[in-house]
This record gives sequence, structure tokens and C-alpha cells, in this order.
Amino acid sequence: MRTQVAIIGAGPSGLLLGQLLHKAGIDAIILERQSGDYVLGRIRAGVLEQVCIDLLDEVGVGQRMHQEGLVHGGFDMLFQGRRHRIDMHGLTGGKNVMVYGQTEVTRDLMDARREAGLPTVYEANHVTVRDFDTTRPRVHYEKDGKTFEIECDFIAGCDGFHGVCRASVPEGAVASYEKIYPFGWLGVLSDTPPVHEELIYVNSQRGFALCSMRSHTRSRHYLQVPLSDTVEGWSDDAFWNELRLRLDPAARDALVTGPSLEKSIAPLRSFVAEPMRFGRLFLAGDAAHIVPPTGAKGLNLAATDVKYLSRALIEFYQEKSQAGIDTYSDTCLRRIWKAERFSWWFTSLMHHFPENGPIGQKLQEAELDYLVHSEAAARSVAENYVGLPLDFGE
Ligand code: RFL
Ligand code: PHB
Repeated sequence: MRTQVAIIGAGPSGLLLGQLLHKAGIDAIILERQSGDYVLGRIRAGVLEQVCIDLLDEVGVGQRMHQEGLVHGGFDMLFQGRRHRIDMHGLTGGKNVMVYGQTEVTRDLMDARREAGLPTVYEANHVTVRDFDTTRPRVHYEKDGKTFEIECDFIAGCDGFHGVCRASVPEGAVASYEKIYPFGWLGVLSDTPPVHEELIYVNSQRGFALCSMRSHTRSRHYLQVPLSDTVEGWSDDAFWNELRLRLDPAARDALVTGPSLEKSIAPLRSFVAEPMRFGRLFLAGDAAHIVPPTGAKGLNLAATDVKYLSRALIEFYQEKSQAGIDTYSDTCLRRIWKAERFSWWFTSLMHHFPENGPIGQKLQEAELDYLVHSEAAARSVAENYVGLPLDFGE
């Protein structure tokens, strides 16, 4: 088999890259280790920045998002038992975010790919990437007991944090920066109406909580929990009781509980691998970086990485220019480090760190009080939350 770009991973970054290349007439094959249903069963992100919305529109898959997604112009911060609104829309000159689940984004991209008749190999086993330091890289995989080889011009490693692409780079060629947080997020999805029309980010002495949603009838809530906790150790009742204790009286009254449709614990990590290009192998999305979910940046960064990558590849094929390829890594990393900084800062501000003692909590509360009463500080949060423009700083 031969293709121009072999894409490893059919998460949001692989699928979006596939569509961007298809629009430019560049052919690609996507190899995915899991089945399509498995990929759709992972409950993850919920908040899309304008840049991400624009990209989904650009590739023609935005229709359902605009019909079913919820446009949010602000969010609440709850601390010392009181809620304060960050007016993102007002503070950023009219920018919003869209609440639309990653599952739905993935489904829309998968449907578009299938309708266009583009090749995706699900349940591709033992994928290996080879010869990416030459002009003729190759990818091997197994399917139904047979081995296949793909010859290509480029390999896009869109295979997430545990993927094969970053792991295939010689150790000395990549530098990693990592911070692991001493807690996780216990998430519950339920068919219950959201507590409030916008998201509520909660700083409490019992730990962080987040009231989010997928629609007017489906909620997504998170609790900060110790890393030693297990999903089995948290009954639905225990989850709702603990959430109630972290909320303000009005939110507590508005909270409707119900059985969990999904319950999982996610560890929190900040991670960046540098560079993001190795000859003809590119890393994009979670394969190259992880942010803690507090700033809702992971999916959005994945989308902007593949925008830059598609631009570089289009330039290569259409203008015979290597320039975009050469600057891909630096261009991505400038944006990534700003999102890493924001996500780390927001995580540090909102979570309970017992090791910092009572003074840690007091300092967080002072910063939060400053933030919600200083227009300058609130604008900085709003500007980062809605997402920096693609060409920020250029
Ligand atoms: P993915 O989604 O991990 O997809 C990678 C795909 O590659 C496949 N794969 C392989 N395929 C072939 N061969 C191999 N050897 C392979 N190894 C792996 C995998 O099966 C998978 O299908 O990475 P991608 O596409 O880069 O997308 C990144 C996003 O999924 C991620 O950043 C977000 O989910 C992060 N995130 C959030 N991001 C936001 O922008 N807004 C949010 O509100 C938000 N909330 C979240 C989040 C992540 C969370 N968790 C669970 C980590 C909330 C949570 C709780
Ligand atoms: C979600 O709805 O899953 C969600 C929303 C905002 C975040 C993280 C996750 O910051």
C-alpha cells in the first residue's frame, strides 16, 4: 500500500488532520488500535474554543455542533462558599466557547470520513513506524492475523500519550518535561439537568469540584480525589453527597442527582515532549503533550497542532516548500507552552494541596478574590480560557 501521509491514531487529532488533508487533495490512511465503538465510548473533553469551532466548520463537520452545542459566554468561580461570574464574552470583546462533547466531535469526524470513503483501519495491531529519518518512511501493522506495509511520504503521530510514535524516537533525540499532580479527577456522567446554565469551577477546603454538562438534560461532574481512590470505592450516592458538600447553597438546592452513566478517575499531568518533528515523523495532540483538564485545553491544542501540520504539508505538496515543516515544532510549542502555563496555574489555584497547609488555602482565596474583582486579572483568565488566536504573538 502507498499513501502520502500515514496517520497513527483516530482520536480527534488524527481524524481532524485526515479531513484537513482531504480538503487539500492530500491522501492519507488512518491506523487505529481500537475499534470505532471503543473510541466513541471514551468520555473526555467538553469545551471547544473558537479556533477549534472554526476548524470543524472549515472541514465541513460543524453542522450538528451548531445545532446541539451550547454557547457559553462565561463561567462561575466558587470559593469561600460564594459564586462569582467571569464574563468571558464581555472581557474578550465578544468571544465565547462551545460546550460540545469530544465524543460528538469524534462521531462527526468519523461520519464525514466514512461518507467521503476515506480509509481508516480500526483494530490495527502492532503498528510500527520505520525509516522516518529517510524520505521513504514505512508503517507496518497487523490486522486479522496478516501483516501489512504502508509506504508513505510522512507519518503523523496522533496516537495519544501512550502511543507508539513518540516511543519510537531514539531516546536522546527527545526532551520531556513532566509534572504529575498528587490527585485525580473522579468524573460522573448522568442524565440529569445541569446545576446551572454555565460551568461552575469550585475551590473548597474539601477539594476542587466542577459542574459541567453535555446538554440541557445531561450533566458531567468532577471531584478532586486522592490518587489512591478507586472508582469501585465511590458509589453514586457517595459521589453526589461529596459534590453537595463542595457547592454553595443555591447550587446544592439546584443539584438533581441520578444514576451514573459513566464513572472514571483521570490522573492529572503536565507533559511536553520537544521537539515535535523527527525527520518525516510529526507528533500532534496528546502524543506530544498533556495538560491537566482544569483549563479545558487538551482537545483544543490537539486541533491547533493538526491545523499547523496540515498547513505545513499543504505547503510542501502545493508549493514544494519545506518551510512549514521546518518550523512546525517551534510554532506548535509556542502555543502549547502558553496553554501548559495556563492549565498548570488554573489547576494550582483551584485544587486543595494539603501539603501547602492552611496558608496555601488562604493564598488561593486571596488570589481568587483579587481575580474576580480586578478587571485586568479577570480579563487575563477570560482571554486564556476562550483560547489565544492561532497567530498570537506573530
Ligand atoms: P487521543 O484522544 O488519546 O487519541 C489517540 C488515538 O490513538 C490511538 N492509539 C493507537 N493507534 C494505533 N496504534 C497505536 N500504537 C496506538 N496507540 C494509541 C488511541 O486508541 C486513540 O484512539 O489523542 P488526541 O487525538 O491527540 O486527542 C487529545 C484529546 O483526547 C485530549 O487532549 C482531551 O480529551 C483532553 N481533555 C480536554 N480537552 C479539552 O480541550 N477540553 C476539555 O474540556 C477536556 N476535558 C480532557 C478533559 C481529558 C480528560 N481525560 C480523561 C484525560 C477531561 C478529562 C477527564
Ligand atoms: C467537561 O465537561 O468534561 C470539562 C469541562 C471543563 C473542563 C474540563 C472538562 O475544564
